[in-house]
Amino acid sequence: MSTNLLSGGQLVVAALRAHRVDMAFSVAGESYLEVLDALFDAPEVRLVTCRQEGGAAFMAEAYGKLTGKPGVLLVTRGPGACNASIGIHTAFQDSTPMVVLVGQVARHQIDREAFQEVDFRKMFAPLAKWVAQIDMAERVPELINQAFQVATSGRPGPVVLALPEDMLRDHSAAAVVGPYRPVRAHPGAADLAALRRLLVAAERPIMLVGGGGWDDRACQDITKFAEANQLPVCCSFRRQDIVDNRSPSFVGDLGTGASAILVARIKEADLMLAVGARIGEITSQSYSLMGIPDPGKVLIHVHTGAEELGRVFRPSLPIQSGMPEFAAAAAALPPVPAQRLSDWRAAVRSEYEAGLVPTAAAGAALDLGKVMTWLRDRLPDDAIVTTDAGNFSGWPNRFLQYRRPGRQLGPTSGAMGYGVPSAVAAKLVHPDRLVVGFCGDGGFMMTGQEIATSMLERVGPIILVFNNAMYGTIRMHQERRFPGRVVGTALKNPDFLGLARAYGVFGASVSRTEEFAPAFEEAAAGKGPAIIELKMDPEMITTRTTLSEIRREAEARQVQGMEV
Ligand SMILES: Cc1ncc(C[n+]2csc(CCOP(=O)(O)OP(=O)(O)O)c2C)c(N)n1
Ligand SMILES: [Mg+2]
Repeated sequence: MSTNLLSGGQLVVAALRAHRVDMAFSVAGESYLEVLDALFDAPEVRLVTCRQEGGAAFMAEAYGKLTGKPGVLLVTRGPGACNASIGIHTAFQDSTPMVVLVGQVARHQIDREAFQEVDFRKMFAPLAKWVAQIDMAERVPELINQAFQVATSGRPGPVVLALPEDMLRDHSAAAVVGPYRPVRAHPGAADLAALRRLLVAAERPIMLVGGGGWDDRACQDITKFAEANQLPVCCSFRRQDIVDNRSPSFVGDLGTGASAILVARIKEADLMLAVGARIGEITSQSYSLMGIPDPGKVLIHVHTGAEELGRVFRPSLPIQSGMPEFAAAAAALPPVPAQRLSDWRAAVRSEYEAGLVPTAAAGAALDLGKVMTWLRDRLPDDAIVTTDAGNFSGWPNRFLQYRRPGRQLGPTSGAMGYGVPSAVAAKLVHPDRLVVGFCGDGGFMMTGQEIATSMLERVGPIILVFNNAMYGTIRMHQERRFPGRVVGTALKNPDFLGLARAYGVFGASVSRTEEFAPAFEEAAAGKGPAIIELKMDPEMITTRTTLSEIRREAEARQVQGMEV
């Protein structure tokens, strides 16, 4: 064998290097030993050894969200891929670039239902942007290059490549190529002129920003455009870090706990300029924000994927563009004579500001509104906040103010278990920044074991566990629909302080408002991971209502025979 021949596994790692991969997340498997062995000689690729593929996949997804570069995930055949699927689905729904390498049975065993064999093309067909299998070592450079192109171009997303184990042992002299070059459209001059004409004619315009693909510069540009044109700007579900929430143009988010006043304002608007957002189910408040397919107002929709334009809502002006390209062009447009719009913008902004004031938590020893207000002032501008899925996320989403270069990382897919792994990944990418992961007791217990990964990697996110001893979100829906009939939603938790101790990390349990600040400061002063339990009053089911209120309202509706 001549020395310029590389094994399939070595070619995979050479290709990752050519695409400038600096970090990859894995749970090891015997199906891809050749790739692992080649990583032994590639110190520039930091291999993060995780504890469960779901956590590893969430880490790769968070890496992709944070950097705009594909998060790279390595997992083993059927069992590893099955565990990883939650993070792949999240990358798909959240339009996050990701490249997943899955070990596969040997080529001559395929279709025998060999040990751990799964047809990944079928399994991931609706979960990934593209799925392929590399059957020849000489095609590794070609297919890995295509994977990086597809993951990052147009609407970004996850790509899965299956690697048969015998292919990884074959040798080839194929030359690797890289780095990938993402393809993004630019807005045309005619589109921009039409956009400006429509804005000039509007009386109550509103902008919606969201989706992925925003870098810090694009965020600055779009904020400049909004401010110069007196546009109120809201953001889609869990994309609150695009426009500085302290800007006079920022007016709130369209998440699961969106303010009813903001929703009414959007319905009242005569022009919607949606930039980057898909206008999905949560953002569109169950597709109720506008008419379908005719929105009943001027809709200008800017998105990086052509297939998203005209999906559900028919835009008056569709513009296919990447976010940096659109934001730069919009910021360079001469502002519309917008003085007449300033009252409209200011009114919507003042409603957002009023919503930042927490309603007093009647008698609760731990007033989460006060805790969030304290954190809002305490978090540095570059802090990274990650959130899991669940009702507790209403607290940071409503009361914190996001801004660049800080970030908000949350699963728009609504996947529980995201909070801890994404916080670990954020700390790996930015070890010098403060990273705070917000979790419910339900979500924390799904992937909290990745704290062990942060210990191995010597990075220290601060994890807040909102303990209400229940799957609170589902309990809320239960009380609305079947008041008083609680089933399948109560939880018995471990002693979180004891758990922190078992991991050997800083732990604190907070049951009174005044205990939070000292616990947080102690956690922030330490370098390692920290778990802070927030013992909630279970009544505080959302930032706006209590469990009893929800139950009483549902019972009253039943009495009136309005619904079952
Ligand atoms: C992986 C996954 N499983 C189940 C659900 C359904 N679900 C949504 S929220 C929720 C409860 C979340 O509980 P917790 O993390 O304790 O937060 P809380 O709602 O109590 O604040 C559940 C079970 C989900 N979104 N994701
Ligand atoms: Mg809970």
